[in-house]
Amino acid sequence: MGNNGDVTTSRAGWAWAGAVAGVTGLAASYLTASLLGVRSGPVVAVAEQIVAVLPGALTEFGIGLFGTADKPVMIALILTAVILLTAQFGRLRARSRARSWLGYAALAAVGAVAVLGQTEAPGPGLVAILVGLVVWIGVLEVLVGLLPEAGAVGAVGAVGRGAEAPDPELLDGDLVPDEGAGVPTRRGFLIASGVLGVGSVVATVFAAFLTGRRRTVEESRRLLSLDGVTPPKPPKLTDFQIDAQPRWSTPVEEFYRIDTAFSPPVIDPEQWRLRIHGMVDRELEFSFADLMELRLDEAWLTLNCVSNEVGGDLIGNAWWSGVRIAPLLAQAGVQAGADGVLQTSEDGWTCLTPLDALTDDRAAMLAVAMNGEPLTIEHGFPVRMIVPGLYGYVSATKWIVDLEVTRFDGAQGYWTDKGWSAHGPVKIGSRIDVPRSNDHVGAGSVTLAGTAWRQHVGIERVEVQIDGGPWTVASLGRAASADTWVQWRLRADLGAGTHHARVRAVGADGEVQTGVERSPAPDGATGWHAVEFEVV
Ligand SMILES: Nc1nc2c(c(=O)[nH]1)N[C@H]1C(S)=C(S)[C@@H](COP(=O)(O)O)O[C@H]1N2
Ligand SMILES: [Mo]
Repeated sequence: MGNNGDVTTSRAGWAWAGAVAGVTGLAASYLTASLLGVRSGPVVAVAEQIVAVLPGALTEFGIGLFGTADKPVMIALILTAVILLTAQFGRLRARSRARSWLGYAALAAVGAVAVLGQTEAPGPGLVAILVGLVVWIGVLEVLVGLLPEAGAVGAVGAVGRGAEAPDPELLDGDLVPDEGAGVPTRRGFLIASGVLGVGSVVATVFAAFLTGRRRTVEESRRLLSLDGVTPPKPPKLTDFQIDAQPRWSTPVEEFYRIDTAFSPPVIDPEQWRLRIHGMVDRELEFSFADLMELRLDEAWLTLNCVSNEVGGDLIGNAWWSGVRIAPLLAQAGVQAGADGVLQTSEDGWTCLTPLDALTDDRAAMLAVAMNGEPLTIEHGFPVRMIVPGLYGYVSATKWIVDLEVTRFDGAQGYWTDKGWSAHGPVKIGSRIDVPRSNDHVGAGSVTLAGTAWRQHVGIERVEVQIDGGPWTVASLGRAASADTWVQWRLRADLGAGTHHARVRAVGADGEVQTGVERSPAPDGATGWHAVEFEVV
């Protein structure tokens, strides 16, 4: 006896390894969550869920008891519980690797349930928890490998392979030889624990800084009142209001998000500046306040990603408010010979837009609001560009800070450099939303519905072909302008059995959507979207 106080020996060592893994995993998970822009880490998610499900009386009792708000108390309790539990999982590891790992996994599952119970999209939170779990198990394995007695148990593990049959003597721990096995490993164990402990503290402080900064910017975003920004009111008859079909006006939460940012740039609008320079007579610089002095323009515009597969959902339609780019360029004085504008975002992403798309009559704008609210951080707060009719990768710079008037023969953007086409006009396209492939629908009059787009030109008609029959013209919803998608709908009498349908659009310029199937690279997918469904 008497070994238990020494962390490098016997039971205490295993427990210590388990708890150090526990703390390190928590820190890693919190850091991941904050980098991914999650509002709060997994521990806070669990705390919020517990507070949410606890009867009010109990929560109030908690406040009375601790004389403080329930959440910090809950967080402290959870942290304590995690440390105690992971210490226990560490001890369990001496007997059974499988059961120990299962303990950590069960704890992670609790976090996952809490994340799923929150209102925000769970993806990033779940990633953070997965990272935490991997770190838990990784650190545990590294640390127990450094334990002097690990060799002995390693042998058990090797025989047991998941090691069900515990050696009763090992359970006791005290029988494990703790002398002689090597001062160097004991030292290694202590140093590793120390490094991980310090690393966890640093990671936690940094994560707290990131979430704090994000919270500050979220707060200034919430308090921003943007004069002239009006709420979205989709024009009548744009939306057939078919339940299973995405709305004509895409809610911000459902709007696809594509960018190269691992962690979205968090920009204080007070600090934000936009520089316009390059082949211009006068360099200009705008603050956010300067921009808001200018005339605001608003429009319904559909945004497309070049990576969208036929039938895919990397497309959305929103009500954008912002400042037109053409007058700003005119003010700077574009010099002869320039044919493009290179944009740079706060995080160094670039794209090059044809100059004429920014100066012709289309509503190319520096947008400050989406669907009547300031842009969300993910969608480019405080300012992004939107150019109707061009794919996002050549036009829709989020977190924009720099506009350089230049020439296509001397510059290129991020994706063009990687082989995507330099000019990115959006191709004519259409999609079937209802029914989806493998849906079962009732026999009789079956409703088919979807969307179609031919930006900046407009849609003339949409045709649907069922079971290889004739192409039938569908009825169209209204488009707000040539720059938005339109909904289409067709009713067909179909008997029981398997049916297939495909769709094609015809532009106002007479262009018929091609059936030739091509993948997105380098300038956008082509082909007709087809579905196969069951009438029962
Ligand atoms: N700063 C920055 N802006 C960006 C990107 C990016 O990676 N970084 N991706 C572009 C691409 S490819 C598309 S399709 C649109 C998507 O905009 P959204 O995420 O608001 O839907 O943003 C564009 N703007
Ligand atoms: Mo994109």
